Amino acid sequence: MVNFSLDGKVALVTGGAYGIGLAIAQALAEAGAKIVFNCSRQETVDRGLKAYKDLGIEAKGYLCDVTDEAAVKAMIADIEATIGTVDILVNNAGIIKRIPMEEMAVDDFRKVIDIDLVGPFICAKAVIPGMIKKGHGKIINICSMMSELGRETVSAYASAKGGLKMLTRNICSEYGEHNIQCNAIGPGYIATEQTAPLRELQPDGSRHPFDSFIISKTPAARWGVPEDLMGPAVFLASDASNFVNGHILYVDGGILAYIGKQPK
Ligand code: NAP
Ligand code: GCO
Repeated sequence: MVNFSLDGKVALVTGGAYGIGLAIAQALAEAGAKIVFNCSRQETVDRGLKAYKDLGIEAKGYLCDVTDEAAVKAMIADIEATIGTVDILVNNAGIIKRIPMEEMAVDDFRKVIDIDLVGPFICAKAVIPGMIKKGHGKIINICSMMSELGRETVSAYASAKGGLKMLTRNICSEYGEHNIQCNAIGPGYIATEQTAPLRELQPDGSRHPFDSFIISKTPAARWGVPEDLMGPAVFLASDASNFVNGHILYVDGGILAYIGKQPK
């Protein structure tokens, strides 16, 4: 029988206080997993704790920056001691800086790479020994349309998310023999705080041009919502996907399949 149950599993969702991370954590909890999340600011941890409480989900929140290897190691050791081995890691924490490349300070570029690419490396590195010992593990990296496509102003983000796609394939290659599956979800354009500036109404009340652009580029003709990622996350976290490894599952309403509307 197909098994989507996560009963008894421990899931760590980095940056899982709101938006995509919260929706994924909610789905994993509904499938039976115990939830742990972390953020780099206490106010966001508190916001997450309240969100889980409102959803009726028991979750433990850590103040932990994914770029700080010592802090991540300490968090994983504490999770292992107090809750259990991390069975499922969702590398969700991320930032974006929309700055034209020729104006972008190298420190800004490095910051995005550090959080969006080095962070997942640090977190995966910290959970893999426990997964090997347990004989099983699931790592889900949150990639992006920008793992495949470029656009103005997002050179650092696209570089990081393209790198994260290859980190996904490499973890699969290196640890598949230990029954660890590392896959990614590539969300399309999802309505969250990160994309709010791209959907802001114009002074005359009309839609932001980028908002209309995305709708015209998406066969589903809408922005995604965090809930669109719930089913794919449960699939990749469960035994139902035990022979799926190194895969990037794009959840994009069809953007990557579509050449675009022909001009009238
Ligand atoms: P978001 O605003 O990107 O949320 C990011 C979360 O990550 C927050 O909880 C934030 O809390 C945490 N975070 C940021 N830096 C961190 C760090 N150094 N250490 C630990 N936590 C950190 O929300 P989102 O839009 O839901 O995006 C979630 C993920 O999906 C990101 O990786 C994003 O790139 C990706 N994604 C988003 C879209 C979209 O359309 N929204 C599409 C594709 C992919 P603190 O600030 O307190 O640390
Ligand atoms: C942007 C957006 C994107 C999305 C997402 C697409 O400025 O183009 O923020 O990068 O957030 O990652 O999948």
